[in-house]
Amino acid sequence: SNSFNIDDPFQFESELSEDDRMIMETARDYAQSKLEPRALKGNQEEHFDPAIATEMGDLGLLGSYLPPEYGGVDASQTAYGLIAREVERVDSGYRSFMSVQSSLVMFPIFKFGTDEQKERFLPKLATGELIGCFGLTEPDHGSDPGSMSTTAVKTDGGWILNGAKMWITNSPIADVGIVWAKAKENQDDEGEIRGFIVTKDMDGYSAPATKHKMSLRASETGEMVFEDVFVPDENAFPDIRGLKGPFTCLNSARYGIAWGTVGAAEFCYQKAREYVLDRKQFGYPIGANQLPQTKLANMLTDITQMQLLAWRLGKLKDEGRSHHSMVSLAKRNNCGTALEIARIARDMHGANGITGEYRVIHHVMNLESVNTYEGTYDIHGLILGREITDIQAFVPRG
Ligand code: TGC
Ligand code: FAD
Repeated sequence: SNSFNIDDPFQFESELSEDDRMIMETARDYAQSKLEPRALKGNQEEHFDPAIATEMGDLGLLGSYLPPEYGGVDASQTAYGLIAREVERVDSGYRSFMSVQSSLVMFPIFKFGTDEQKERFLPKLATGELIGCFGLTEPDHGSDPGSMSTTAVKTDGGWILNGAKMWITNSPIADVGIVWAKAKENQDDEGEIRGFIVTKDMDGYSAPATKHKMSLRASETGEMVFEDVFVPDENAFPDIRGLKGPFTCLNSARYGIAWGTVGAAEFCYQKAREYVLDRKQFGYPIGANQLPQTKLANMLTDITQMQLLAWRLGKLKDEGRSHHSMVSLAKRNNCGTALEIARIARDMHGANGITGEYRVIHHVMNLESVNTYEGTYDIHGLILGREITDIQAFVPRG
């Protein structure tokens, strides 16, 4: 139609298939009825309710794009993104749980695992009976995971893991962890990155929680500590070697974040609009002034760009035509823009903007992490810079 929708100006939702729309509506109903009422308390009490895992599992929201024999619903990439958008509209921490479980745990097992590993883990991860985590970052190696120091040294029938991962979403509550380590045939070997599946009962493995975060408080974050942990051969991914392994998973999670941040930005924009229309100062609604109006116009323009980028990338992924630099562009733009929108929406709420009740500062604080994890804003800028110039600028020269 020729109407102008102030939440979807370029009508991207009208392009969605019937299946995608159904999944979006399922996710929206669930997020609004079951997650929204928990979000403030989860944030205040720094608590993730593990029942969320099985609730999402029951609705097919975990590993949605995997085939049904492994617990997925054969959803499109667009549908996966739409789930992230609905969940992150409520809280980036809940979306983090969903992203890690789907893209960083189920996806690598599906893509790199043996048939036996898939059968052992995927159906229960899909129902949320098992919770997973993904360990790449270390205390001393964040943006540069290739320099990791966690090792896996070959022994009879398996591998001995030593080292530590840090800032790991879900780790304190996870039953299963995907860990990336330098695999060595012997102590002198330089080693090659490989992926291993660890389980919480393994001797020498612990996952202490990282408390007192000011961001993503409704999501559990912790370490993964390995002290001579024996991991049997049947828990190693057989063929994948090098950074390509973890980066392949990140491509999927980063794509989901590009969509998730659309939801967070839409929430902040809609709340700012409601607020300035409702609240009066100097005898008129604040929204009758020029500055708030152009702030809303800028937000809507930015959100439209975010929506169209995420939607187009989903299409390209479904058609098998995406490139990881497209993912970097969308992740970087959408995280940075959502954070900017959330900060402006916070300002437009005046003092109310700092309260939990309005939940705008809650998004500001969350989006600070989202802009940092899965490759920081600047690291994605450098990935694009390298693509554009063919010169890497991660390592200084001279
Ligand atoms: P580089 O030389 O660029 O690449 C090494 C090998 O990897 C391949 N590769 C990729 N493959 C697939 N997808 C990608 N996106 C890929 N990027 C690179 C590349 O082709 C090469 O393969 P080969 O066969 O030639 O060996 O490696 P580098 O060491 O120079 O990398 C630099 C850089 C900055 C790009 C990279 O290290 C990077 O992306 N750093 C950011 C780290 C990061 O994103 N960590 C995320 C941790 S997980 C997380 O944050 C989860 S939070 C989730 C939540 O709670 O929601
Ligand atoms: P650093 O790499 O030390 O970077 C610090 C600053 O320096 C950044 O601004 C960065 O952009 C800049 N910088 C770094 N290198 C360069 C350079 N060459 N040129 C210019 N600037 C540079 N990781 C996981 O593996 N699994 C998880 O589940 C996970 N969950 C997370 C959850 C939360 C809440 C958070 C906050 C992080 C999580 N992470 C996880 C870790 C995350 O991926 C890292 O924090 C991120 O990759 C950045 O690494 P770093 O924190 O070590 O920062």
